[in-house]
Amino acid sequence: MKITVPGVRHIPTRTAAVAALALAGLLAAAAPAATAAPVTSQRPVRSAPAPALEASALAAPDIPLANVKAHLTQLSSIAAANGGNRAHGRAGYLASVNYVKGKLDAAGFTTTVQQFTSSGATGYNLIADWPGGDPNQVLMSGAHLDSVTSGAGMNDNGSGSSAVLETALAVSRAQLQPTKHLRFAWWGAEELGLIGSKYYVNNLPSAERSKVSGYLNFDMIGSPNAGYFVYDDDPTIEQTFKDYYAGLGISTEIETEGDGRSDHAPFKNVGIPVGGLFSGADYIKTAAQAQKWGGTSGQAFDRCYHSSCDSLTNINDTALDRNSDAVAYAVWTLSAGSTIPSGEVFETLTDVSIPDNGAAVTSSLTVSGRTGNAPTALKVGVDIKHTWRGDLVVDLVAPDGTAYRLKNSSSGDSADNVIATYTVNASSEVANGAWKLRVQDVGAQDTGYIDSWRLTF
Ligand code: DPN
Ligand code: ZN
Ligand code: CA
Repeated sequence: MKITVPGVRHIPTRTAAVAALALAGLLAAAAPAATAAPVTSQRPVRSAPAPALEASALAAPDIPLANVKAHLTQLSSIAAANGGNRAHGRAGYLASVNYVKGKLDAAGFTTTVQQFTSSGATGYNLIADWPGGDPNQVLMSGAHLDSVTSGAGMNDNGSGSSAVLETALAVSRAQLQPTKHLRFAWWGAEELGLIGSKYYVNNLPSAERSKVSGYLNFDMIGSPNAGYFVYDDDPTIEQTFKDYYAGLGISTEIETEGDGRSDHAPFKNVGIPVGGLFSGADYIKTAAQAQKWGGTSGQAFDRCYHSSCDSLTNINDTALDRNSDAVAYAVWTLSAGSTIPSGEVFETLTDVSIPDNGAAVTSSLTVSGRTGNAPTALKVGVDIKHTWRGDLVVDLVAPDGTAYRLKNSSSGDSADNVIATYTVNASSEVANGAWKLRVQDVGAQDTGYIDSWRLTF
C-alpha cells in the first residue's frame, strides 16, 4: 500500500519474490495443468451408427471374477507343465506370455513382444495397444507376469496379470473408444529387480515418454489375508481408486510395504504419474486392519509370499474380485477425458513489464488437456505490481482474440497494485489454447509489471 506524497515516485519493490515462491508451491499442487502434454481432443470416428455417447457416460463394467480366475487357472497349469514356476528364463514364463498374447490378439489388440537379456537369459515384455484414442495421451496399465522360481506365483503376480488381462478383454467387449489411447503391459523379470519395466522405460524415446499420461500398476491384488492398499503417488490416480472403494464402503490405506518395489518405479523415476493397488505381502495384518477388512490379525497378508504355496488356493476371491473391478473402474474413468475436474489452475509466473503510458503488453498462458468450452464463471486471478493502479486497463483475451474487460483506468485510483480475482463468463470460448492477459498503462509517471496471473477452470 502506498501513501501518496505528491511528486514522490514509487519504485516497484521486488516483494514479489516471496509471493512468487508461494505461488510456485500452489503451482506444484496444480502441476497437471502446467505440465500436461499438448492435447488434441479429437475423438476417433466410429463407423457404427451408434449414437455418439460420451465415454464418460459409459459406466465401467463389473469384471467377472470367474473370467479372472480362469486366467489364473491357465497360468497355474502352465506352471505345473513347466517345472512348477513361471520365472524369468524358464519355459513357464514364455508360455505365460503366449497365453496372454493369444487372448489379446483374438480380441483385436495390437501386441508387441519386447525382448531383453537379464542374467544370461532372454526376457520378454508383452505390450498391447488398443487401437484409437489420442496418441498424445496414453494411459498404461501393467502387471508383472513372471513368478519367482519357488512357485507358480498365483497371487504374485498371477492376480495382477489376470485382472489386467480381463480388463483389456472387457475394453474389447465394450469396443471402448476412450479419449485417451489405452496400452496394457505384462512385464518380465520383475522378480530380478524390475528388469523388464526398466528396460521398457529406458527404451521409450523421450517424445514417447511425455505422451504417457499415467501408469497404473497391479502387483499382488488377491492376497489371502487381504488388505486394501492404494499407492500414494499421483493424486488423481490415487483419488480414482479411493473413490471406487468409497463406493463399496471399504476404507483403504496407503501402500507402505515397499515404495518403489514394483514396476511403477521406473515410470515414476522419469516423471510419469503413477498409481496402483496392492493387497499385501509379508507384512503382518494388525488388529485394526482385521477389524475393518476381516481376515486374521497377527498373520501376514500373504503367508505364501515368494513360496511354493503361492498356488491357486492362495487367493482371496473377494479381494481379487473387488480389485479387478477397481482396475476396470480406473481404466474407464482415467481414459474418458471428460472427467477433467473443475478447479484446475493454469498459471504463469513470468514477469512482463508494462511501459509507462505506452503500448499494451500481453502475457500468454497455454491451456491444454481440457475439453469443450471454458466455464461460465472462469476465474481470472491477476497479480500486477504497479505504483498507481488507476493507470491500468486490463483485459482477458481468449484464444480466438475476443477480449473481456477486467478493469478500466481511473485517474483518481491512486492505490498500489492490481491483485484481484475477476469472474468472466467465457462459456462461448473454447477452453484449450493460448489465453492472454493484456495490460495497458494509460497514465504518465507510475510504472509496474505483470507479476503472475492464472485461470481457474
Ligand atoms: N513386487 C513384489 C515383490 O517385490 O516381490 C511385491 C510387492 C509389491 C511388494 C508392492 C511391495 C510393494
Ligand atoms: Zn514378488
Ligand atoms: Ca503510468
